[in-house]
Amino acid sequence: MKRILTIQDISCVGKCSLTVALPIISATGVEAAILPTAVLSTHTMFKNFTCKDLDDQILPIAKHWKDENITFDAFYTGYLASAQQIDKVLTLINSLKRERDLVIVDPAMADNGKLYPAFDSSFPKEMARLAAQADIVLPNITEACLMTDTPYRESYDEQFAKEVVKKLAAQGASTVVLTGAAFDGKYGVLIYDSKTEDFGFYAQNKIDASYHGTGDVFSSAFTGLLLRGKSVSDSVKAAADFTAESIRLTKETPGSNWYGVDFERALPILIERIDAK
Ligand code: PXL
Repeated sequence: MKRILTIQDISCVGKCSLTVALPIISATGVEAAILPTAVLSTHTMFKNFTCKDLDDQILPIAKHWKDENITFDAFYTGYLASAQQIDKVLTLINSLKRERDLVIVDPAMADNGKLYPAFDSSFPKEMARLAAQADIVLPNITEACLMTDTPYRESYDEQFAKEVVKKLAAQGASTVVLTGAAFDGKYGVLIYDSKTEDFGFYAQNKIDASYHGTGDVFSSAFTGLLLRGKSVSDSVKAAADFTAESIRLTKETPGSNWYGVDFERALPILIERIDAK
């Protein structure tokens, strides 16, 4: 069985980061090992959340794993609690990663033109250093703009999206998967492979609803599917369909929570896609 190490926070309530990554990766039939970067009472879209930074645990945990010869087929990073964690995560990856292991980075720091509340404007530059080491980076347009020093635009055309994605790849990541790409009346996921210089686009129907944590749902499903041997393109399609179904089910259920999506009820459609051709 393949094993993913996912490095992100635990928001105890909020349906994001590790509380989403663990069940979704497990559902894809891949072992999920975790490194919690912080424990928060809720995600940061609630008021007055508590946060205990676990920064001082990262390197001792990595050392123990190294001593035990524990290996991972992929390193998948999400929300990190501070800029200083980025060097530690890079050190961990350098110490434990074998040549064939994948590095997948979801920058998980911003949306709709704005950084999440816990970060200041120096953070994207640090995250860009981690993204530069990725085989695959999974930003939204806000994160892609922030990491490439590109002024954010609320609306943009295909050329703009492609330029930003190429700039990000030029900083080091092999493949860029831009989620929530919306241009020229289309909506979906834009894929850029810097080795072949090929673009791909997976068109989705835009659902008129927005929830927190959907990026984490997508990235977790994508990473699990990829580790099950699917191509980048097929993993994008199945992860995007699963995320859309999670949003649709949440929107259609009266009284559903505002803070995250009911991905749990969409897990059967994710599992069905694992062995589908
Ligand atoms: O990736 C979403 C996310 C993860 N973790 C925490 C967050 C958020 C989004 O707001 O606040 C703590």
